[in-house]
This record gives sequence, structure tokens and C-alpha cells, in this order.
Amino acid sequence: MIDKKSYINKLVQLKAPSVNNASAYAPSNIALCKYWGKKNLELNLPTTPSLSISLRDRGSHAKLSLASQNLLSINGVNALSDSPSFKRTFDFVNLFTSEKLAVHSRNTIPTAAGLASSASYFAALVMALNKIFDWQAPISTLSCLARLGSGSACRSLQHGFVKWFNCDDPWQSYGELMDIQWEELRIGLLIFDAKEKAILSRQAMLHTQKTSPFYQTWCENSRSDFVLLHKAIEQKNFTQMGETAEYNALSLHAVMLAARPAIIYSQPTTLQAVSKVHELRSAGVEVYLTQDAGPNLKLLFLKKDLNAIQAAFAELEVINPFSTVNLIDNGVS
Ligand code: 2P0
Repeated sequence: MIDKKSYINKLVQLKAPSVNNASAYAPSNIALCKYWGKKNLELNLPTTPSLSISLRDRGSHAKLSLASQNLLSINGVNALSDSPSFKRTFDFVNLFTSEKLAVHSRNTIPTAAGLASSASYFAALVMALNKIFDWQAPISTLSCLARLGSGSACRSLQHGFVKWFNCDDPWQSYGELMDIQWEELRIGLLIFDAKEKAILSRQAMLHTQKTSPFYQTWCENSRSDFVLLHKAIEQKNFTQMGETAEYNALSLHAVMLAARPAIIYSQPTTLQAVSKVHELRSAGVEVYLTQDAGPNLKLLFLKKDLNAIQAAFAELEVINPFSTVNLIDNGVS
């Protein structure tokens, strides 16, 4: 298997910048079928296929400018040059150029709280690199490049349902948009804790893969979940989609609980909210949940149930992933 640099060289023609600055926006995404484990660490190939929904205006803006020294600011605050985010950004950027760059990023979603901010960040970064270096690369290529920064970033270059299916061929392992519009679908964010998580997904997934005795079983189930979800989305079968997404997430957290030592992202508020979702469902309100590498929950429901769900969860932030309202895509304000 080739290394990152040779891989990149085959995907884009590396050259001097063609403009002094460039900006891009990428939406965050929530996986309905999760990516959790790597088949190839160097090229970030996943063990199982995953499928996500993008969060429209919740994501990351990235602005790049040529500079005399590397600089990273996140939401207006400069990152220290020995911080993990600085190192991760410039380890990535340096794969493409020896130019010094100032990277200004702004997230419209909490950073590192299991809300996929690294996915939208690396996707926006790659789109901005594409502009500043004038690669003119297609989305599939940019998705492969974003994957090297963070696996789930390859699903953050487009709005809508995105599948990351190919786990074996590095040239085909990118996020593909499904041709589905689902105007009635809503995503609810239940943010209990927007602090940085204690254990980053990257470490957590490798630890789960290495130590949880149930990991292989989860992978087998997850491959079936992917097929079920794909079909449910194509048929707009909300019940099938919600049940499968919830099962996929909760079974993943069970697998993490069995790792040694255990990884537990849930907090008491998380479990209270899970119970509330189940109570609502018993009372006939069709709502499902999913949970990522953090204590926060994301709810899946249809527009017709919005009032009932908002009555139960006053703090809910509601996203319409297929809204036709225009997005402002450029720049960091
Ligand atoms: C996902 N997550 O599919 C899953 C579900 C979190 C829980 O992808 O090591 O930050 O950078 O490839 O993409 C988070 O993992 O991991 C993630 P790396 P990433 O959205």
C-alpha cells in the first residue's frame, strides 16, 4: 500500500498557489450508520461502510491566506503552535505545500463534543486548498483528500445523505451523495455538554477495535445496517431508517462499554434523554436517536411531530437538512 504523499501526488498536481487567499464552507454531518474502525491507518480506510446526513448551516468555514508563518485561529482565538489542533492542521497542510499559511476557521457547531466538527473542518480546509492551489479537482478527489485529514470528513463535502461505501480501494473510498430529497426530515440537536471530549474518536475507535470482544460482531451488524438504511432512505421509510440508525449507534456504545478499559461517552443526562425518547415513542410520537463520540444526542423525526418533540425537549436545536434557504458559503466573519 502506498504512503500518503505518493497517494496525494496521484490525485492532484501539487504546485504553487495561484491566489493569495481562499475560503470555503463545509457542513457537519451526523452518521446514521457509523464509521468506527480503520482497515488502513496510513490512508484512513474504514473497516465498515457508513452513511450520514449533512447539517446544512452547522459546519465549518475555513479561510486560507499566504503568510510569513503558519497560523491557526479557531473561532477567533489563535491556537498555540504546540497544540494538537495546530499540529494536526499543519501536518495535513504540509502534505500539500511548503508555503506558510494562515488558517482562520469558524465553527457553527461546538468543537470536539461529538458533533463532527473535525469532519466539517477538514472538508472546508480541503475545499479552500483546492481553490488557493487551483487544483480544479472533482468532489470525489477532494473527498479522498479530506479522508486523510479525518475519515468522517470525506462525507462532509456535500449537502444531503452521503454514503462512504468503499473500504478497500483507496481511489474509490470517498463520500457519494445519494440522490434523495426528504423535505419532511428534521434533525434535533440535544447538546448537554459542549466541552472537548475526554477521549478523541481517533483514539477511541482504535482502542475499541483492539480491545472490545464484540467489535467484529458490531462490524458484521453494521454492514447489514448500512444496507437496511440505504434502502430505507431510498424508499423514505422513516420507521426503518430511525430504528436502524438508533440500533447502529446504541450497539456501538455497547461495544465501547466492553472495551478494556471501557469507553463511556454517556452522562446521566444522556441516559435520561434516551428514556424520554423511548417514552415519546411509546406514546406514539415517532422519534429516534443517534449518539456519536460524546454525551450529546441527535434526534431524528418528521416535521409533523415537531411540536410534540419541542414540548418534550425545550432545549432542542432543530435543523432542516433539506432546507431550500440559501447558505452563505464564503468567508470567515
Ligand atoms: C462517524 N465518528 O461515522 C463516527 C461516529 C464519531 C462517531 O467518524 O480518526 O474524527 O479522524 O478518521 O472521523 C469520528 O471519527 O476519526 C467519527 P479519524 P473521525 O461520524
